[in-house]
Amino acid sequence: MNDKLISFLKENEFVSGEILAKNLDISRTAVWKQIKSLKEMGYEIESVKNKGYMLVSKPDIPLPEEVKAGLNTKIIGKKIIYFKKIDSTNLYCKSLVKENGDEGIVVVADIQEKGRGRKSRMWSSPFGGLWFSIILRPEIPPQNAMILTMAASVSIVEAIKEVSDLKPIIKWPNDILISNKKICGVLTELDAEIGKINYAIVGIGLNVNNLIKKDLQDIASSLKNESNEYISRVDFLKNILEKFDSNYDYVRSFDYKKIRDLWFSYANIVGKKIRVNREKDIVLGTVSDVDETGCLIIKNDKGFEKIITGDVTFL
Ligand code: BT5
Repeated sequence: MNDKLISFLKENEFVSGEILAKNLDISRTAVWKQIKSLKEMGYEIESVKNKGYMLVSKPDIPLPEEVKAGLNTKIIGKKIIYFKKIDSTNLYCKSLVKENGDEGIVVVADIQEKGRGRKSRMWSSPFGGLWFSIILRPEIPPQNAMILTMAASVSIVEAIKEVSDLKPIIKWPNDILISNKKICGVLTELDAEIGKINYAIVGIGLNVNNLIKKDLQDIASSLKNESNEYISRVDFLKNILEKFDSNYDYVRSFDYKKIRDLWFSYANIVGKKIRVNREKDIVLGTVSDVDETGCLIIKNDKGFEKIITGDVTFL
C-alpha cells in the first residue's frame, strides 16, 4: 500500500489528503496513518494547511518501496524483504525456502546481529553497509555452484567500477579487496543432492558507508573510506541486483566462460605466488588456474595441487 502513496508523492508536488484518499481508495484517516508511518521510516514529508503533503526527501534505506522502484531485472529482486535488524539474512532465507516460486527473493537488513562468514566466522554488520541474501534455484550441477559466487563477485566489481574510480580486485574464493583491504565477502550456501541444486543462497556483505570495527581496520575498509564519498545504498543495491540478474542469465544458460573470463580479468591471480591456509595445513605455490568447479590449481615442487577451499595470502 505504501508503494502507491510514495509514487504519488514522488510524481506530484503538493497533494491534498482528499486527492490521495480518492486515488488510493482509502479514508483520509488511513492516508494520515500511512504518512505517519512513512515519516517513521525516514521519509521527510512536509504538510501545509490547504495545500496538502509534499515529499521533501527519501531515506537512504534499502526499503522494498525504494529498491523496487524502477528496478530492471527478470529474476533477482522480484520480491524484496527488509529488516531494520536481523540475526543473519542468509539464515532468514533458509527459513523462507520452501517452493520454487521463491527464486529471486532478496532479503536485506540494516544491521545483522549474527552475520556469518565461511566456517561460521563472524561477519561484522553495523548500520551503513549492505547486508543481503538472494535465493536462487539454478538448474546447474552442484559441483559448478562456485560460478554463483563468481557471478556475484563480478557483478559487485562492475557496480563499484561504475560508481567510483576505485580498482576492486577479486580474491579467490569469495573476497573483494580495494587497496589490499576487504570491502566485500560472499557466502554461497547450498542445499543439493546428486546432480541437482535444490536451492542456493548467495549472501553478500559489502562495506559501503559503515564504520569498520577497530579490530578489523588492518584488513578491512569501506567504499566510503576508500573513495571519500558517501554512496547511496539504495542506488548501489539496485545497480548490483541489475548486474547480477544479467550475469545470472549466463549462469542459467551454462555460459560459464563469460563469467569466468570476467572473473579472471578482475582477479588477476594466475602466475601469482601465494600461501593457502587450509583447515589442517598450509600450502605454498604459484597459481596456474581456477578450474571449472572453482577450485584453485597451484603449482609447486610437488607438481600441481587442487585447492578446494582455504584462505589465500599473496606472497
Ligand atoms: C566472508 O566470509 O567473507 C563471507 C561474508 C558474507 C556476509 C554476508 S552479509 C549477508 C549474508 N548474511 C550473513 O550472515 N552472511 C552473509 P569469510 O571469507 O569467512 O570471511 C570472514 C572474515 O572476514 C572474518 O573472520 C573477519 O576476519 C573478516 N570480516 C568480518 N567482518 C568483516 C567486514 N564487515 N568487512 C571485512 N571483513 C570482515
